[in-house]
Formats: sequence, C-alpha cells, structure tokens
Amino acid sequence: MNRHSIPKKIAVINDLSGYGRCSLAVAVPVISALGVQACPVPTAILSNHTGFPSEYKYDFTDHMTPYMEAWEQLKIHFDGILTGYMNYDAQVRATAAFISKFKKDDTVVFVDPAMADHGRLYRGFSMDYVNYVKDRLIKQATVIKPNITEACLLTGYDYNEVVEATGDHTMRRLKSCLINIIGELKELGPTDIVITGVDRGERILNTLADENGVRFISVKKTGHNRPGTGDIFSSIVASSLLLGMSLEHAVRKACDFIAVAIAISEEAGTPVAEGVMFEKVMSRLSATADQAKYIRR
Ligand code: PXL
Repeated sequence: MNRHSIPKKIAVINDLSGYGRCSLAVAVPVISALGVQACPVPTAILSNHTGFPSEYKYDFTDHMTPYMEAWEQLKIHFDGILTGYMNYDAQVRATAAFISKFKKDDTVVFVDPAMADHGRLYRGFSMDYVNYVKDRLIKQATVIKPNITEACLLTGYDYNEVVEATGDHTMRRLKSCLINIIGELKELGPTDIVITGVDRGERILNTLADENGVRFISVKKTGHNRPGTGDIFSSIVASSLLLGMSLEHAVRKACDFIAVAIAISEEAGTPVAEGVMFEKVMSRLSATADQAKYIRR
C-alpha cells in the first residue's frame, strides 16, 4: 500500500494582492504548509491591498466563469472550497455557481463573509450585499467565519448592544447573546460557525459551534489588528478540518499561529499595512513528524 496519502484539494476563491500579505498571497502558502493542495480562483488582481494609499486593480470577475468551466471539463473533485473577500454581486454570483457545481456530499464549504468590521460595513458595501451573501453563499456553506460585526449584520442583531455587553455587562450576558446569534446563524444553513474578534480589552473572545455545542476561546492580544490575519485564520481552519481535526482544535491552532506571527511582526517593527511576517513562523504549520524519517542525522 502507498504510505503517502494524496493531499486533500481545496479551491480558494479570493483576490490576489501582490503586496501586503493578504488574500491568495497568504492563503496559498499557508494551505500548502499544512499539506493541502491549494487551487486558487482569483476574483481580482491587485498590485497591493487597499490599506495602502493607492493600488492598481484588474477585475477578474468576467473570467471567473470560463476559468471554472475549464475545471469542470477536467472533472476536478475538491475536498474543500474556501471563499474570502469579494466586492461585487457578480463575484458572489460566480462563487455561488462554483459552489453549486463543485460541492459534493463530502465537500467542506468554508465561507468567510468578509464585508464589515468594527460595527461598520466596509466602504462600498450595502445591506443589499449582506442579504445577497446570505442567500447565495451562507446558505450553501458548511462552515462560516464571520467576525462579530458580520455576525450581527447577518442576523439583524444590534452591534452596539452586543458590544455594550462586552463592556458594562457581565460575561454571562455576552455569552448568552453570542449563543443566540449562533442559533440564528445555524438557521441560515451552516453546521459549523466561528465568530471571531469580540474585543475584551487585553483579550479577544472567539465563539465556535459545531455538533458538540457552543464553546468560547479567549486569546491574548499580541499586537495590532493586521491585514491578512483573517485569511490566514480561514486557511488554517479550513485545511485543518480537511485533515480531520476538530473545529475546536483547528481554531486553537489558527489562534496560536496568528498570535505568534503578530508578536514577531510587532517585535520587528513591521508596518501594520504589511501584515504579519508569517514566513518566519511557517515551519510551525508543517507536519514535520511525518518527514523526520527522511532526515539523515
Ligand atoms: O483580506 C484582506 C483583504 C483582502 N483583499 C483586499 C484587501 C484586504 C484588506 O485590506 O484590501 C483587496
């Protein structure tokens, strides 16, 4: 029997930002480091992410359909589909069509509804877009990873009230609020949910839910919020799930990796716009135990 198992395959639908360490530029190497085959579907090609003063952008939306049709001709089977930031209804439509075509009974569909943060929709996004994402993508997802702002927008909860619960109110009230939001998100279709980014001062509270119920994971902040960390998070969790890890273990692995990557970036004085120096800590992701037998000592 072949001792080498064939890597799981994941289609990654996201933009390619050439500079600034986000989207496909971080998703592909992180997924590869975990031993999963990353197959990118670009939604747009940018010189750099939009957190810099200017950028060049080439919209790839019109190419997405023929690109995916070429894959359909090849009859490729994906174990996972991971979606990230998109900014047009047309991109959501093309992505939804991709999921409908390639989602099989055993395909894990991981949707990051990246569209808002800190209580506000990103520039250029509207509630129509939120509802579009809800109807087209969330409905087809196995796992979703909204931050707390996105979770509120998707369920109609008032962000300020939830955030208030993080301040003056007790942790118990906050947790019951999060449990209610999880309940509503589950009604939309996904079986597994991770709500990230509830700010608790020195710490960040993540909430996760799967068939074993709701759990909370509180992590220490190790520095600034940096671009690309959401993409790294999704890439680690999605790949780890494909490797058979539990959702809780996958989320802990992602949180630990990002905490270290942020800490070393702070230490090195990396500008926030340049994301995290994940290259320096990448070896933490590889399954080195598996390869140890090939190394001559
Ligand atoms: O995942 C972050 C991201 C992705 N894509 C683009 C971005 C950003 C963050 O700024 O600008 C184009």
